[in-house]
Amino acid sequence: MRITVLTLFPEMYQDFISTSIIGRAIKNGIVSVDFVQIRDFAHDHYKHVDDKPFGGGYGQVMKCQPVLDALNSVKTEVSYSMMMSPAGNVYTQAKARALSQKDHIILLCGHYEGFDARINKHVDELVSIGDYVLTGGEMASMVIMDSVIRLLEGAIRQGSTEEESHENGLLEYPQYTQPADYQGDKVPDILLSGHHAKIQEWRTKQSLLLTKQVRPDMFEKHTMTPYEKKIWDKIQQEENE
Ligand code: 6GU
Repeated sequence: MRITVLTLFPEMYQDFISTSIIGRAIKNGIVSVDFVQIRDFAHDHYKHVDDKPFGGGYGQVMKCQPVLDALNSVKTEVSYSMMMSPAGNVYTQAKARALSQKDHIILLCGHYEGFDARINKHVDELVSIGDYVLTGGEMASMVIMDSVIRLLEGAIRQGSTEEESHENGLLEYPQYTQPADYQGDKVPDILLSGHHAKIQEWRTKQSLLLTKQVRPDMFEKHTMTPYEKKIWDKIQQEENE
């Protein structure tokens, strides 16, 4: 996979692309990441990429010409282009899975008060990473890159992404490691039992209860597998006893 980032601040990405799982994935050739400095496409003497909004109001708006020239310099037939915008479609794990199948992703990052609205129709999608406002799209684009790259074949151990929170519509069960007793705070006995079926049942139960408590919206939407349903019925039964 190739990822191209269009930004005024490529230096913001340097630690991100050289560290940990993302750094290794790039080194191993699982993904290549390149940057386009939007300002390089500004033609006036002062390299202006933004101007005052028509109709008045606060801030500056990113101009069509430098942004679209930058975008067109990297777009190909296989590119999927996304504009980082708090007014975009909300990003999800399902979207990350879909993007992990693409050959080339373009992430367009703005600053100031956003982009001239005429730019919108030149990208495949506007994407928001959540209901809050960032000063620029760079952090959002790193969120997208991180969530996509870790799903690529070979980036992390096979199978380790499958039981995570959001992958099956539920939050993940709690995990523990050594020591089994930390200053009197003990790991649940069942996890030390070596009884795999019982451990799986406990984990599914925790996953269901945690999701219902923390994310009732996810729990409502979730269709239980027959196994989950069996465990859920058991929980209900225990509650009624
Ligand atoms: Cl993608 N961009 C900006 N500027 N703010 C955001 C966002 C994106 N997603 C949530 N807030």
